[in-house]
Amino acid sequence: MSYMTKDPSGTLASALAGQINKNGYAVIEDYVDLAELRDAQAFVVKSIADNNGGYVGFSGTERLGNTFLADLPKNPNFLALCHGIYESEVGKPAPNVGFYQILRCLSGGAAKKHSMRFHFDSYVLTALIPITVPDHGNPGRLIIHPNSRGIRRTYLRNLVDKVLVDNRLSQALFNALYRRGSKRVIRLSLKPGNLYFFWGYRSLHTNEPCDADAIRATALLHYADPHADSWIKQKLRRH
Ligand SMILES: O=C(O)CCC(=O)C(=O)O
Ligand SMILES: [Fe+2]
Repeated sequence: MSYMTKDPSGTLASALAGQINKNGYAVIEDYVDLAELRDAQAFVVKSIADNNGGYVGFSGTERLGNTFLADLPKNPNFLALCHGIYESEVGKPAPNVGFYQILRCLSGGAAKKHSMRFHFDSYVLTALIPITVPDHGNPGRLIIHPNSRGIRRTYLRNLVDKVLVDNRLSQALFNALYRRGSKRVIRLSLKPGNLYFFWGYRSLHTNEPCDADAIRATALLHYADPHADSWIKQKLRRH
């Protein structure tokens, strides 16, 4: 299956939503065409080299060159799939909004700084495509506490969660749970070119680092902010 695959009846989308609920994530194997994956990998290698071997992040599609990632958020089949997954879970029409897209290229000494920071995303559905995984040392897995909270009714309630999570004590606790090998924590080894889905808003998650001389690159497409219309959010964002 690839981004050419159509899902007119939404059967695939609802099956994926069911898997996310049951297993904490869903995966479509080999979603990306191999030649396009190779191009994106070369783009990552070059971007890191241009930055003297350090971390690079791209938000949006503008600087993604000719890679498949520049076109993916407009791909009708990919869009329909994300909308379908959203609708089968939330039970409301999928909002006609774009993705919050990032390409994270971890390498060098700063790879650690961009890792092991547990968080909730601001968006309901997270689509993740690994581009490059470390070929030695730390495997750079994705760590997920699946579906650890519901979708909050208000933006303020959501902010309370963020404050409770984003402090040293809580982070130390989540890290301890991870190190202890708690069964409830998913440690997902990523395969380049696969497409992974999880409820980023509902699931506390983070990524393992990679060694300084390795590369770990992931593309993330975040969809649907439940608090986009919140008056308070708009006020806070403006200042
Ligand atoms: O790079 C990853 O595997 C996860 C990154 C992430 O959770 C995010 O950017 O929101
Ligand atoms: Fe995230």
